[in-house]
Amino acid sequence: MTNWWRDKVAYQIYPRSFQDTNSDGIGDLRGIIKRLPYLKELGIGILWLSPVYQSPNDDNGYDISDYRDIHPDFGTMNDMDELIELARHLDIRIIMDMVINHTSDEHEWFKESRNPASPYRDYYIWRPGKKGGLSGKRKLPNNWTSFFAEDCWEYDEQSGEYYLHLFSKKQPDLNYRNPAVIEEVKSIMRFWLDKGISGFRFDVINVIYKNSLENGRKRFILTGREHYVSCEGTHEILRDFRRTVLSEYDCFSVGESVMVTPKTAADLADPTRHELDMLFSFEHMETDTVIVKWFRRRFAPKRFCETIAKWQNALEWNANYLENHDQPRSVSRFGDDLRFHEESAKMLATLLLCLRGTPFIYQGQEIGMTNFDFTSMEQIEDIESHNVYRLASRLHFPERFRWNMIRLVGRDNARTPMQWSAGHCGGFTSGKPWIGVNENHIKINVESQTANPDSILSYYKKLISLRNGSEVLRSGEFKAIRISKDLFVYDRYLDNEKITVIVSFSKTFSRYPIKGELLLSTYNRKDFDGSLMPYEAVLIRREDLT
Ligand code: ISL
Ligand code: CA
Repeated sequence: MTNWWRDKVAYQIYPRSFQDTNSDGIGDLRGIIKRLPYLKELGIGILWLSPVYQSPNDDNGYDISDYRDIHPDFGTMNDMDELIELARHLDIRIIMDMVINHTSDEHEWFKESRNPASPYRDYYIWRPGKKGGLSGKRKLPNNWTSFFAEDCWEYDEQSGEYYLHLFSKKQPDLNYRNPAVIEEVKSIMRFWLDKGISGFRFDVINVIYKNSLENGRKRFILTGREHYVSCEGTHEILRDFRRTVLSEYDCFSVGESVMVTPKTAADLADPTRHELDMLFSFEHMETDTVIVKWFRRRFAPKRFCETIAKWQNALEWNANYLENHDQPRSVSRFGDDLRFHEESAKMLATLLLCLRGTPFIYQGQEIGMTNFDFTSMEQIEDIESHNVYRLASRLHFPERFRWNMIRLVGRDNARTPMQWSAGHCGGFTSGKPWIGVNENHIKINVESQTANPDSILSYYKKLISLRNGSEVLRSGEFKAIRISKDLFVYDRYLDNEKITVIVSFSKTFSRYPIKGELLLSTYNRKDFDGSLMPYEAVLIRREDLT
């Protein structure tokens, strides 16, 4: 079996917001089927579907109540089978989102688990409260805090104990010390692999195993994390998944890994360890934040590119991304979504697609979709944003500051509907969309960009096709040549071929004189004399191999 996943460009679909076909305002599987030719045309080889399983949607599908069934909002298992079949026909491989740190509290296992006598009790992490000092009031089993700005424990009346939830209280954590849980997960993976899917994106995979439930050192966020981030138990489970399930199929795994360093990431994804094939890390996404993602600092291209280069050098293979369903839009964040919208979106495309590793494009990125112009909390759907806003109110953060946090950082920025056309709701739905459609769909949409050979979309197509046809871009080595205030220059090389990638984050002109054959420029220029326009990116094939 080859490492085919290293050669393809991946695309993430957030199904709720991709394409609605039955006018209920929610994207669906038939919508994805309808748009498969579009993705093929774009040059995509791998599709990652955010969760489409049964779910009460407390966290938009990241709270699964049945791993073997499709949520009726998205369609039926027949639709899913048809999608897999058609994708195979187009040589597009599908990977599913495996959310296995937790289930929904409406999953059958958890319903059973509420009964202390049930064999399912031990599928989750139950603890009695601590006896509280003189007052006699019950206290939580430990002092951990959740990813969603709450306590990690919820009291259950029925059994008089608390259960652990690192995310929302409707997302109870599974107990990976119980071998039965591991077997269940393996059988779910086999179910999907047997259907013909080609791998998994594992949600928050490096926190599944909890070393102990002792109190953690008090921190501003995620108190307790030293007891569960990247534990040896997790490594063992990943090796077991690989040995007993994944290696039997032609598939790959990419794990979302939180709070990893290059060293701990390598332990999860180094090919010789037989755990994950690659992972999503966050450090580059944290270069414009302080302490937590909600506190922003000025975007500094140098810091950003240095971090990217550090990870390129540290890992044999990276899963590269600038956007996903949890992050604001990249052109609004690392580019300029007003004056240099097209220029900076194309530059970011070049940066991403020329790195060593498998590139992941998030739906809408290929047309330069921007952050949403939210005006009030009522427009916000995301549970994380609501929790954080509430917490910030309790902490007496000034209203303007609170609102800016949500507006600029909130996950709904990435979740507004895909902009297909300038028509009603951007062609996403003919009904009422579940979340607001960005007004700028009138300007920024697939239809008009398809017709325009100079659009962001047309540039993505050119670039992807160049990458798909270039061995040095797909598998060459990476070397950073220069990282300055607003210039990032790096080489990709293989045998006696070398391509130099120059990207500029500058709003004015810059210079980087270099000899070679111009392969591609975001300004469509015919030759390169060393001067760069604002936010320009160029690819140069080099003769000298020093
Ligand atoms: O939003 C975040 C990234 O900055 C994180 O706090 C995020 O919650 C974390 O990366 C885990 O994300 C994944 O698991 C969550 C789910 O809400 C996210 O959508 C998913 O990507 C719980 O399943
Ligand atoms: Ca629908």
